[in-house]
Amino acid sequence: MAIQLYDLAAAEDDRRYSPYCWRVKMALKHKGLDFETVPWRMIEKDVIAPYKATTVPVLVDGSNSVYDSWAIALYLDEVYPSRPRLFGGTEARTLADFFNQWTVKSVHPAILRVIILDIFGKLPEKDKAYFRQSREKRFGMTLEQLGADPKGAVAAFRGALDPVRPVLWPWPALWVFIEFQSRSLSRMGLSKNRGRARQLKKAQSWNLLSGLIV
Ligand SMILES: N[C@@H](CCC(=O)N[C@@H](CS)C(=O)NCC(=O)O)C(=O)O
Repeated sequence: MAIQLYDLAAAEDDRRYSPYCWRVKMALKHKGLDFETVPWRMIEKDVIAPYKATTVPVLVDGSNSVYDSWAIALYLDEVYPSRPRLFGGTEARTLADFFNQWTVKSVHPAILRVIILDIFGKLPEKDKAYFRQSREKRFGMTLEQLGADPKGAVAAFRGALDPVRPVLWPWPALWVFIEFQSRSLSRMGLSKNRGRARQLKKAQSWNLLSGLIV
């Protein structure tokens, strides 16, 4: 039986918006493993409770189950060592771990201020109250306050990315790839108008890059 991945979905089953789940999907693709995704909503805690998880991604591989994107990446390299490696060795894994932490702690909060209200608008009705309550508690402000200044948030987001720009500029092929991928993400359509879509496309490129490297 193919590997199953519980994957966060918005109102529509095919709108998948979790950066943690995207990392796992890219890792599975990189390793050439067959998998199927199961759309999951935030309040469906009972569905993933048997795997002792409260968040997705959750990977179910036969009788094994793993939650947490980083733990899943380590699991895949350990259990499928003959497939292309995610981490070339201890040093590469440590560097990726650092990048993972930086992405989660610095990049995610910056991008969230750009897209929070778009995300909220695309949620299924049954997730909306939970999302509002849990995120407002986490950030100590309303969603509207968090997303009040998307233009300023894009500028702050670009500033947060300054450390990676000098590393990336010699790799035009990577830029082209990211641009191509970001168009697909834009088509997923979190944005409401074209100007906003352009801003988001830039943001999504970087978010995707984070997912790619981690
Ligand atoms: N450290 C976890 C974070 C996973 C996570 O926060 N997932 C979110 C979706 S992006 C989730 O399932 N949230 C459910 C909730 O907030 O109750 C990982 O890397 O997998």
